[in-house]
Amino acid sequence: LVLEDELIQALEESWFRVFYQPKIDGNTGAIVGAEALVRCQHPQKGLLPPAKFIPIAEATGLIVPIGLQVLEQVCQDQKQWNNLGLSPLKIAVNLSPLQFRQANLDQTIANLLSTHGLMLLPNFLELEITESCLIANVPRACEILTSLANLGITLAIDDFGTGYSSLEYLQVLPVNVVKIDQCFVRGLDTNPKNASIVKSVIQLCHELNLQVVAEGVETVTEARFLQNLGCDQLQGYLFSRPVPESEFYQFCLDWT
Ligand code: G
Ligand code: G
Ligand code: MN
Ligand code: NA
Repeated sequence: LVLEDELIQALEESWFRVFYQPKIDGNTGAIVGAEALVRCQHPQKGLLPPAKFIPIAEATGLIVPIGLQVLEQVCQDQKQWNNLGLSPLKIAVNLSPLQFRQANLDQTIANLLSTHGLMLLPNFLELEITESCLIANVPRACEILTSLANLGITLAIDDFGTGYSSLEYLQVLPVNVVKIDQCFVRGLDTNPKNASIVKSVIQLCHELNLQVVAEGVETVTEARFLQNLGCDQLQGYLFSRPVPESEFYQFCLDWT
């Protein structure tokens, strides 16, 4: 694990890296976006996954400046892809509960977009928020989500189905996207229970006008199954692992 002092050093010396994992349109097979996933390039310990440092970052509050660096990097990469003529992609950034509860989060993000000249492209930013974070205080969550939605940002519920999900909140919260957790996607083509759950979630979400993303798609048969159920977007190792920016850019160029 990484210690608090190391995280402070990591912030000062820019050890954080943003990796991208593509999201594929279930109907057309086109790349429609990607999820941004942070890594820490530690000089001695090597490339560290979030599990090694996010818990300490959350506990110390350092997740707030770390999250800001992630958002900054995503804006820079968006700007660069735009300059290189790549068709615009929606990039989804994970938001920690602490970030979500920061006062003036909408102002912070508006400033970031404006600084990077992306004010006209806010719909190319998506924020992924876990359901536990949203249901802690539903009226407050609604306020925050509305302020972000007013900027044109897409809002997604992450890890759907793993928390105390009340279906009522799907109707109440101003969100656009639901990400079905990997545990329901894994082997859904051979597991009738998972298949029933995913099928019902997709049907319900579509009736509520919500887009559905399936996470953790690993096999062609899982992907076909999800496409047949009308799943809007697919994400998983079948298409690509999370990769550095340059690899992701090349992946987009090669994808047909
Ligand atoms: O990247 P992995 O592939 O290991 O991601 C594991 C988890 O780490 C994700 O499910 C997500 O919840 C969290 N995570 C990844 N990147 C970020 C980030 O930039 N900010 C926050 N708060 N969490 C992240
Ligand atoms: O934000 P979230 O907690 O959902 O982050 C997604 C996590 O799932 C990341 O750690 C990412 O590396 C991982 N992941 C993405 N696609 C796959 C997959 O197809 N299989 C598995 N096992 N993990 C995946
Ligand atoms: Mn996520
Ligand atoms: Na998830």
